[in-house]
This record gives sequence, C-alpha cells and structure tokens, in this order.
Amino acid sequence: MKRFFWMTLLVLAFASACRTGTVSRVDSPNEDLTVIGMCQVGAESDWRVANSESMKAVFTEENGYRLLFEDARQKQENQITAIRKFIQQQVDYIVLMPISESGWDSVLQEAREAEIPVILVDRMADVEDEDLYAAHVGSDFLAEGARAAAWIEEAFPGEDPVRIIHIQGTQGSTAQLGRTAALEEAAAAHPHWELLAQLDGDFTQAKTYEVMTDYLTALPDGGDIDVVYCENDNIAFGALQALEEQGYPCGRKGVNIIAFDATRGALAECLNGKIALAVECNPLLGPLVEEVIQTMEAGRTPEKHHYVEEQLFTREDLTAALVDSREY
Ligand code: GYE
Repeated sequence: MKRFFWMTLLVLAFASACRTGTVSRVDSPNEDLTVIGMCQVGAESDWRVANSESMKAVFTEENGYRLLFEDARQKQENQITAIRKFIQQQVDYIVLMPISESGWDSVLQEAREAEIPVILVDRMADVEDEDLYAAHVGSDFLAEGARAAAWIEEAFPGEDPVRIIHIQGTQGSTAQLGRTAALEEAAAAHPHWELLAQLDGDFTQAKTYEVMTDYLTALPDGGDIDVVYCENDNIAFGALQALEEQGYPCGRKGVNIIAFDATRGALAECLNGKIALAVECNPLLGPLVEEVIQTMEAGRTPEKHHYVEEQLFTREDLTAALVDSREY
C-alpha cells in the first residue's frame, strides 16, 4: 500500500511537470562536467556549418563539457525560447550567436537574474547594459568591409565609373551591418563609384540566385557591372551562378566578385579565377570561446571583446595545395 502511495505520487508529479512544461536541471551523469547551452543561428552557410563543428569539437565530454546545442533555424524567437529553456535547466554558461543585433535586453536580463553568464559568439547584441553579456568572441566586420573597399580602390584606379552591385546578408545582423557600412562609407568617399543596386541575399545561395536572376533579367541593355560585393561566400556562389547563366563573364577581366568568409569552396573559385577577392572571416571560434570559459572557471574576468586575425586572398595568393588544406 505504502509502495502504491509513493508510486502514485511519482506518477502525479511527473504528469504535472509535463503539463506545465517544467524542465528540471540537466543532470549530467558526470557531475564534474561544465554544462554549456549553445544557441546557434542555423545552417544557412558553409561558414555557419564550420562554426558549429568547431564548437562541437571543443565542447566534448572528454574535454569536460556537456554541450546542449540548439539550432534556431534562422529565427530569433527560437533563439529566445532556447535561452529560456537553458535558464530553466540551470546550465553553467549560455553561448549565443545572435541572429540580429536588436531585441535581446529582456532575455539576457533573465539570464543575469539566474546568474548564468552569457558569451556572445560571432555576431553582437545591441543591449543597453554591456554587463548583460560576459564576453564577445568574433570578427570585426567593419574592418573586413574596409579591406574589401580598399581592394576596390586599388583595382579601379582613376576616375572611370565603377558600377557595383551590393548583395546583403541577413538584415540587422552584425556581419551585414558592418560589411554594408564599410561599402557605403567608401562609396560616399568615391563619387565615381555607382551603387547600382542593393539586394537582399540573406546569406544564402538559393535566395541570392533568385534575386540576382530577377535583377539581371530586368536590366534593359545587359548593362555593365564591374563589381558584385557579396556579403558572404554563399551569396557569391548564387551571384556567380546567376551572372554566368545570364552571360556575364566573371573574373578580373569581367565582373569582379568579392566574397566574405573565404571557405574552401570560395577559395577554389578564387583559384580558378571566378571570384576576384576572398575576404577571410574565421569561423573556427571554439577554442577561443573555451578560453573565455576557462578564464571564468578560474574565477577571473575575461576581456570583453576578442577579435580574430583575418586576411585577404586573390588568385595570386593561392595554390591548389593551400585550397585543399583549408580547414573549412
Ligand atoms: O559571414 C556568413 C554567415 O555572422 C560571420 O554569417 C557570420 C556570417 C558569415 O552565415 O556566412
């Protein structure tokens, strides 16, 4: 009878937890593991896939971690839901790759009240109080864009018009905002640069192929295009596909495609002359994020911002061996 009573109580407790959607603390079989709740944007690009792999390779049980990985499938609301779940589960750290910069104040406040440090990775969150996150690890997107603009300046000396199509990444994301600002600033400083169009490629090949095809087919006289400034590699792949289909030769003597990320696929297109400039953006951020976490585990305060070193590639900088050995 007594046993029945306890069994009933257990079943009732379980049923009520299911009803209210209660999520209890993640119990790790090994109490010593540090629990990381990670909220990734999605899998929209080669860069993103490499970034997720880098995280998964570092935050393993062998290295002392239990990684709870959520893929938000490109939706900020999914990211917010995932963070709330991590708070209920009382994870030790939250690692967030914010899809866009705005809209984070309340949920990060909730994490702070639960005393869970948040580390921003890749993109930034534009919050009122900087203390809402412990550290940020990523790239300086404005600097990347400025490097690309300086290359355009060198590649097109003189005062002849430079006709540029600009294809943007996910609106409101730090990568889009920085790379866009750099191009717009440079265009304002060079009156002979003509921004023919600003299209939204959402960082994906499929969307870019669509918008670029629509744009090119509507051009009345198959007008001249000197540069296509693509805010990531997958945008460049979509643009290249559309341009070639519409009969535009791509390369230093035709349309100069500029791409950001410099993943293996883009470097291969750069080596074969189709992409004129590949601006590196390093997705292998796992080890740096771990350093930040280890600093906090040791009771120290990490630096607020960590930026990675990056470079530019043109065809002259590449060999087949270098492209093959590219890690991502
Ligand atoms: O360039 C792009 C991706 O935020 C740096 O997001 C990241 C960008 C990257 O999907 O490929």
